[in-house]
Parts: sequence; structure tokens; C-alpha cells
Amino acid sequence: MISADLVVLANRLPVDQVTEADGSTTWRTSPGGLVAALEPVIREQRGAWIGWPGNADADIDPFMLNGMQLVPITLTACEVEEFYEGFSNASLWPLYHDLVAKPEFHREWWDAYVRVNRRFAERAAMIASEGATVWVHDYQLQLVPQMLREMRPDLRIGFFLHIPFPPAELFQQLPWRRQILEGLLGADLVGFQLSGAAANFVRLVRQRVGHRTQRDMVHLPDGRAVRAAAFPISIDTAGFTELAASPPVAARATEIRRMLGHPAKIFLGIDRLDYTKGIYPRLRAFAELITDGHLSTEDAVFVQVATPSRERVEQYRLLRDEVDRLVGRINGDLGRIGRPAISYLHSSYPREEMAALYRVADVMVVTPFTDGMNLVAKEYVACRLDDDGALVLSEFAGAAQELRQAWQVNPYDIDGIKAALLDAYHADPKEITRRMRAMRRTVREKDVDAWAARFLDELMGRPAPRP
Ligand code: GDG
Repeated sequence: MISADLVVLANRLPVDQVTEADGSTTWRTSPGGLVAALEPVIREQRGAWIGWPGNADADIDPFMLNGMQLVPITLTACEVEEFYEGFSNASLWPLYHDLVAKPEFHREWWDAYVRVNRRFAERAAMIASEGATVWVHDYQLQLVPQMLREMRPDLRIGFFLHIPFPPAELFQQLPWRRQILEGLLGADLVGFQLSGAAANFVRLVRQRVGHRTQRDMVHLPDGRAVRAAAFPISIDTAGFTELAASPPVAARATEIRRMLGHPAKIFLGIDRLDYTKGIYPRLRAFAELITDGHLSTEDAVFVQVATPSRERVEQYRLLRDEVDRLVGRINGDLGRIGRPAISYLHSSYPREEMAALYRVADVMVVTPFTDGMNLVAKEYVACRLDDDGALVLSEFAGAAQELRQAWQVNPYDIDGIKAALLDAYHADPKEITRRMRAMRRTVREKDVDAWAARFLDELMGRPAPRP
């Protein structure tokens, strides 16, 4: 029987199942900042990670990997549809992202959300040792803190939301708004990317649940206090810098530039293919700069990587068709043989290839309509070993609050994006270096290890639970 002093809960386990040449299957840690930051802490504290392994109906026993106890949660095919694709990604995701798409609300999706959250909470209650620390992640699991507190009042519970938390005007559309707020209030510490999101939460709790609040604290009738605060997430900066500096990545970057025909400047976008990421307006802005004669396909190429994502959700299928059509039209109208205006890749790549792309891009374009943080912006900065490269960044990405030296844009303003792209394209190398140097200092000082340590220190410092 597993017993852990630190338990992490996230929708997904930090591993992917891979099939070997001989047909056998093994697990491999999935690359990502969160795993990189938490793995050492979990290992040190005999910790466990509870999550879904990623395929429906998989009934897998807990196992050890890299010093972590991994505890798989089974989701039926129907739960994947209703809890994950439905309530998480077609109700909460658009609602929390400023209604960039219209959220759908269905009572059976909500029922599945409650059921799956309870399964996660029950599993955590089973394996957490007496007085253990539990850290719950993200919008798929917002009911877990309260459920778990009812089962195990001896635990210290933290929650971190990776995506934005909307203002009251939007959040109150949710038919189950009160249950979600009460779910989160089961935690001792509720973390958000930005202080504005924490303030939205506290205000909603006061208005909708009626608890007394004081700055970032919520005071519950039973005497417990919950703190809501900002913990802006970051990346494994040293890991990315090292990868970018490695000879194979440097060679690959040179090769990519050659394959693109040595344009004067390379623009780059890397995103999950998601309607919040603002891929459409950025490609239109770039195409208009060519049509208007400000750029030519000799001067510039736009490489857009759109990683396949949530392909069974209707809104994502529609987006894919829209972007496909736009890229087809732009290249049809503006491209020449061997010189497409946009090099569009609907595919996912290993981290090495990502680092090579970051290294080769002269202008990185990150224009989400709204985004909790946006790690791609920080990864680009970490890979700019020579302090060069221009970052064009949406002012509505969480990262914009730290990366102040980027060329900041309103992602809804196509003329504004055009002006920023052109400005970044023509910027004086000294100006580029001045800005990049400052941003590199930020991501060096504030990496994902510092983020995890700050959250866990703050959580441990909360008053001990009173069972
Ligand atoms: C959510 C919030 C918040 C992308 N394509 C490939 C690949 N990626 C990696 C990137 C980056 C990550 O995926 C994407 O992170 P983002 O932060 O940009 O966006 P979301 O996926 O929406 O993440 C966001 C984040 O959570 C953390 O809290 O910042 O606001 O929405 O690391 O590099 N990695 C590889 N191949 C790909 O093709 N290897």
C-alpha cells in the first residue's frame, strides 16, 4: 500500500506510454517544465503523482518511475468525452478564456466532472500519509480540494490554476459557479498566474458565497483562512539553455535556415492549435505586410508550428479548417516556387527540434487573445544564447507582465500587430540586445524550480490543519 508525504494531482500523469521495437510497452517521462520542477521534490519526499494515463478504460496498477510513485486513474470512454472533452475543454476552457469560443453547458458533463473529481480525491485520501501535503493542479480538478478536506482534514492542501481565472461578469454564467468556488476553498492556498486572477476569485467568493474577505485572504465561518495569491509559473531555464547550446541543436538550426532558403529574417510561431492562441490574426498580419509591399518572400518567411490538440472537440476541428484555408490562400496568393510565405507544420516535435527553431527565429510571434502565462515566450528567451532575437508578445498573455521588454501588442488589432512585426523586423541590433538581455535576466532568475519552491514554502507555512 502506497503512503506519500507529498501528493501531486493533475489531470495527466507526467508519463507517456511508448511501444518498443519488440512490441512491448514502457513508460517515458513526458517532457515539460512541471515534471522537471516537481520530479526532484517528489523523489526527495517519497512523493506520489496521481493522474490519468491518457487512454480510455486503461486500468493500470501504481508503479515507480524515476523515484516517483505514479498512480493512474481510470477514465471510461464516456468520461473522457464528458469530463475531459466536455466539461473541462468545451465548458470551462472557453469560459475561463474570455469566451473566445462559446462555452457549452450540459448537466451530464457536470455530473461526470463531479464523479471524476471524487475519484481523484478518494485516491489521494487513500495514499496521503498523516499530515501530508497535497498539491492539486488546474481547471479539471477544481472540486478536489473540498472533497479531499472532507475526507482528510489533517492534510495541507494547495491548488494551482494554470489558466486565467475570469472576472465575475463571465464566471457567473456558469450554472455550477458556487460549487466550483466552494471546491477551491477546500485548499489552504489557491495559486493563480497573475494577481488579477486571485483578485477575481476573492471578489467572487465574497459576492457569491458570502464569506468575509480581507485583501488576499478568505475567512471561513469555521475559523479556517484561505489565501489566494499569484505564483507566475516559469520554465526549466537552465535545461533549455543547455539544450539550445548543444552542438546537434546548433547544427540543426543552421540546417533549418538553409532549408528555408536563407531569408533575411525568420518569423516563428509555436502553439498548440487552440483558438485562444491567436494564430489566425498573426498570419493575416504577416500576409498583409507582404501584400502591402513592406516585406517580400525573399526577406521573410513565417514558420508556424501548430501542435495537434483536442482534435475530438468540435471547436478545434473548425479552427483547424480555418487555419488550413488561410494558409492555403496566403501561400497560393503570395508564394513562389520554393518560397512559400508561410511554412505551416501541423505536427508535434521533440524538444531538440523546438530548441533549434527557437535558435533560428529572428522574430518570435506570440499573440494569444488570452493566456494564463505562455511558456513558449519564455522558452524562446531562454534559447537566445547571443542576446539577440525579437519577441512580439500579446499584452494579454500572463508572460507580458514579466517580459516587459517584448514588443507588446493587442492581439485583436491586426494593424497593431503589423506595426510591431515590422518594427521588430527593422529594429536596431543594439535595441534588440538591450531588450533581450533584460528578458533573459528575468527567466534566469525566475525559473520553474523557484516557482515550485515558492508555492510549496508558502503552503507549508500556512497554519497547521486542525483535524
Ligand atoms: C497551459 C496554459 C500556461 C508545444 N508544442 C510542442 C511542445 N510544446 C510545448 C511548449 C510549451 C508547452 O508545450 C505549451 O505551453 P504554453 O504555456 O505555451 O501553453 P498551454 O499548453 O496552453 O499551457 C498556459 C501553461 O499551462 C503552464 O502553466 O503557461 O497559459 O494555457 O512548453 O514548448 N513541446 C514539444 N513538441 C511540440 O511540438 N516537445
